[in-house]
Amino acid sequence: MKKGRIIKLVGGIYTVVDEENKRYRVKPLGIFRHRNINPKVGDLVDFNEDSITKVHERKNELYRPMIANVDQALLVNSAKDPDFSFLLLDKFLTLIEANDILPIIIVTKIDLLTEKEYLDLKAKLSYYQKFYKVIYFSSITKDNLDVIVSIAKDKINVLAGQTGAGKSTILNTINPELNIKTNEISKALGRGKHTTRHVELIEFGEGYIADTPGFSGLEFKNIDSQEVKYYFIDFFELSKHCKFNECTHLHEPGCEVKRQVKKGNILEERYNDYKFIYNEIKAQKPMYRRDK
Ligand SMILES: Nc1nc2c(ncn2[C@@H]2O[C@H](COP(=O)(O)OP(=O)(O)O)[C@@H](O)[C@H]2O)c(=O)[nH]1
Ligand SMILES: [Mg+2]
Ligand SMILES: [Zn+2]
Repeated sequence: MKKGRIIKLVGGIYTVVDEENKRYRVKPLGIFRHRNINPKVGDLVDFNEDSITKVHERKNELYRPMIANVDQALLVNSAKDPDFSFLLLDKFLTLIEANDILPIIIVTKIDLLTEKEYLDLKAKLSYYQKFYKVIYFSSITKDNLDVIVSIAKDKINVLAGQTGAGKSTILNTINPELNIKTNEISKALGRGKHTTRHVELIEFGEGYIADTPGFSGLEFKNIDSQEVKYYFIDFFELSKHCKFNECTHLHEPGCEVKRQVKKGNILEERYNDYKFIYNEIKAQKPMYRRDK
C-alpha cells in the first residue's frame, strides 16, 4: 500500500503521485461509489496497484473546479489594462475568504505604470499588506517571479481574477513549456477538453496549481449578506468593540468599525466596498438568497 496525492481525473481514471514523485493510474474501489465517497483531485489517498483504497480527511473542497485540500488562491489583479479595481479586489477577497482559503494578492503588469502611479498604488495597497501578502509582478521584467514561486512551493494553488488580469501569463512565465494561450476570453488550459469530469493539477514551480481558475466569476449565490462582515478580516477583530454583538457596521450606533473608518485606520474605499457587496447580495433575487 502506498500514500499519494490525486493530481488528475479523466474519464474515471485517477492519476496519483506518490512521495517519490512517481505517477500511477488507478481507479477508486467500487465500495466508494457505494458509500457516496468521491475521491477528488487534491485528495491524499492510500492506494495499491490499481485502486484507491482510502481517502484521507479533507481540509476543504472547492466545487468549480472540483478540488480538495486547496491551500491558497493566487488572486491576480492587473495594475493597468484593465485598470486596478479595489472593488474587484474586495469582491474576490470576500469569495475566497468565504471558502476558507488563504488569498495571496498578486498585482500584475506593473511595467505599464509610471513611477508615480506605481507608488500611489503601493501606498493604497499597503493597507492590505497588514492582512495579506501582496506581490507586485511583471511578466516583462519578471519582477518578483521568485517570490511567487516560493509562495507556491509545496502548496495546492488555485487562480482567481478577472479575464485579462494576467493569470495564464503567470503560468507561462513560470513554466514556458505550458505555452498556454493568453488573452483568451474565459478559456483556460486544456481548451475544449474541459468538462467537470476533467480536473488537473499542474506543476507550478515546486507546487501545484489548478488548470482552471477556481474563482473566475463573482457569484455570491451561496453567501448571505449577514456573513459578509466575517470575510472582511480587518473588521472582524474590531467588531468585538462594537456595541452590538451582531453589528453589521452599517447603521448601528456604537460601531467600532465606522469609528475606525472616520479615524482613518480603516481604508475608506474598503468600507465602501463592504457596503456595496452587502447591498449587492441583499438585492439578489430571492431564489438565490438564503437570508430573508
Ligand atoms: N505588459 C504586460 N502585459 C501583461 C502582463 N501579464 C499579462 N499581460 C498581457 O495581458 C493580456 C492578458 O493576459 P492573460 O494571461 O491572458 O490573462 P488571463 O485572462 O487572466 O489569463 C495578454 O495580452 C498578456 O500578454 C505583464 O506583466 N505586463
Ligand atoms: Mg487565461
Ligand atoms: Zn460595527
